[in-house]
Amino acid sequence: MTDKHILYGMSGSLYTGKVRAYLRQQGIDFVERGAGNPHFSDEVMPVIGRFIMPVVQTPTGEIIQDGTVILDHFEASNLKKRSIKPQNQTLRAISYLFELFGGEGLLRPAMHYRWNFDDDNLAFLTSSFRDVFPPGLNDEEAEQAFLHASGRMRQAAVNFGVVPETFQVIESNYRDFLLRFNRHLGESSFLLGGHATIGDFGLFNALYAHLARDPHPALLMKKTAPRVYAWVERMNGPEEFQDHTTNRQGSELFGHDEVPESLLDMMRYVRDEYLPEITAHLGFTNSWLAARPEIEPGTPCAIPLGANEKSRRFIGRAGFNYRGVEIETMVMPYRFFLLQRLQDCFDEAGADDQTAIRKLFHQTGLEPLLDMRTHRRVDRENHLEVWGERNEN
Ligand SMILES: N[C@@H](CCC(=O)N[C@@H](CS)C(=O)NCC(=O)O)C(=O)O
Repeated sequence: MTDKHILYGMSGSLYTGKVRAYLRQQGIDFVERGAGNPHFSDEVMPVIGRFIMPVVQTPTGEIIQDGTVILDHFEASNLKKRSIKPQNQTLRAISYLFELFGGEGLLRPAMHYRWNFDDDNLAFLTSSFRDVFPPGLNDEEAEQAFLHASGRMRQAAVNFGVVPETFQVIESNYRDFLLRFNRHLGESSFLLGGHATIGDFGLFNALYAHLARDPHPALLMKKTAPRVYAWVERMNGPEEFQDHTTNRQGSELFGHDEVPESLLDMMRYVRDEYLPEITAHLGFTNSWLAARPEIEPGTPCAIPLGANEKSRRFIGRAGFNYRGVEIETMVMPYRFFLLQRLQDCFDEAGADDQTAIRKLFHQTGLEPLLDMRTHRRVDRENHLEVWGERNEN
């Protein structure tokens, strides 16, 4: 046992990167172990019941799974140096929007640029994946383990809508996103001003481990969006960086009514890239729930269909038009857990703040996100998404 926190994950894991960056920025002492470490299979997996990362084990032995829940844990503690939750409710709502979009809405480019450029990426990925394999494998065993793990991830990419018909669309839109974020980072060093907030950590999920680190997309990011690459470096370090090249100095966040046009442009990107998908998923989920009125609160959302399905996270597949291409993607209730955080923030805001948030979301075409609710809440219990109470709204 150690008196430090332990982070279990993987160098190339999308969601581990967010937790690592947070712990570094907040100066919280931790040791990182690959999920192939025997302590993970012996001590952690029996508690969380499946193979999933990141996991944090606290010095008292408490085990916490899920990137967002882990950050919440530290936000509620006195271990952090500075909260990443904006005080201003409008900024907080924008932060939750990018928590959702960065964690879930950028998976298509993340998976495409990781798994469809083998010439550039494969040697690097093969090496990174050693983190999650048990110690002592010989080269042939490691190769087999990689083929198995990467096969599952390639299938996951397809399930997220990364199919030959969408490759071009994913590429041109990801470039557009990079350009928009790059422009915005000329305004301020982080998404909402002079320090990182929840939204930055959301975006960091996809933009670090896959898109800034894997060889093919790393070059693309450096060439297309140098400021985004510099932001990734800033996010990953403990130092406060005073960027004299941005229009805005200091570590303060934007003030009231100070949302730059470049940020509105990023929000419009979320509308075009992600609103059709989450809308289709919500429709599917509400029909699914309507057909199952007997579900008790606390029931796991996605029920494994067999012993090898312990990590099942989706309840079905929904079709929608993704920028001109009809596709189907996995419906994962976890996404509503994140969407609810935005909606709870909106519901809890005072009347003036609600008016300001609604105006901003209306202006950028995102207003439906404030109102579309699943018939049941999605909670987390025992490290899993579970159906909660009926949603009254
Ligand atoms: N919502 C979860 C997602 C975690 C997740 O999908 N982790 C991936 C690695 S980045 C994983 O553990 N995959 C293992 C698998 O599916 O076998 C979180 O934020 O912790």
